[in-house]
Amino acid sequence: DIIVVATRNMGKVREFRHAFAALGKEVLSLHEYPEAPEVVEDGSTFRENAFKKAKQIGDFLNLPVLADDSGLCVELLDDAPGIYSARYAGEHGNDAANNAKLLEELIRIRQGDDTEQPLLSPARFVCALVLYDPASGRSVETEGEVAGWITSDTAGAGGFGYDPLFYVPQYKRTMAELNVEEKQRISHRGEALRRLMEKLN
Ligand code: ITT
Ligand code: NA
Repeated sequence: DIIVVATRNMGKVREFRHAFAALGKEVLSLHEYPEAPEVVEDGSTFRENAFKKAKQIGDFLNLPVLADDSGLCVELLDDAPGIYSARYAGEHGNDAANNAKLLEELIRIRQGDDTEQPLLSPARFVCALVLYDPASGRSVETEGEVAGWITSDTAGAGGFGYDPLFYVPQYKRTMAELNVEEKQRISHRGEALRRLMEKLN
């Protein structure tokens, strides 16, 4: 059994592979479909962008596809970078540049606070999933979230994106210090996936 995930982000692919392996499903991504179009993500919400990706890629491939639009909302930045998380520092998908910019912004905002503590701001990851079937034109949509803190004590080499600077209170570690299993249990993507399975059953 195969499931096509409409993403080019290998960090997401790794997590979907792990989740669907447990159900005996193999995951294909857009790396296996290089002819698939680049979807313009001009929606104003995660959900709208996930729907655009699922619909345009599903119609193009004429296959049911799952799309993920996700990002990081930081309280002290009025929920930025949000839907712009992948290109916060300007260049799409440059994790190192995005992380550097996020810490710079927060350290600037926190300047003058007489605290030395590394936890700079509450934040949350959000994930919108849309499963779209071109044969019926129907879609199933879910969302998941996880709350944590942006930390200047960055750590870990796992995960992707903003994981090294996202401190997870439940584990007292950053998201990048968790293995795939641990991340899935608490993450925005894990929660959205569990809700998707519930809706499909
Ligand atoms: P696709 O559109 O091809 O799926 P993308 O990386 O452009 O890939 P998004 O537009 O959804 O996907 O942007 C998601 C960004 O949000 C991603 O690049 C990370 O910077 C951040 N992000 C999302 N989920 C994350 C996670 O689990 N851990 C760390 N950062 C995450
Ligand atoms: Na996006």
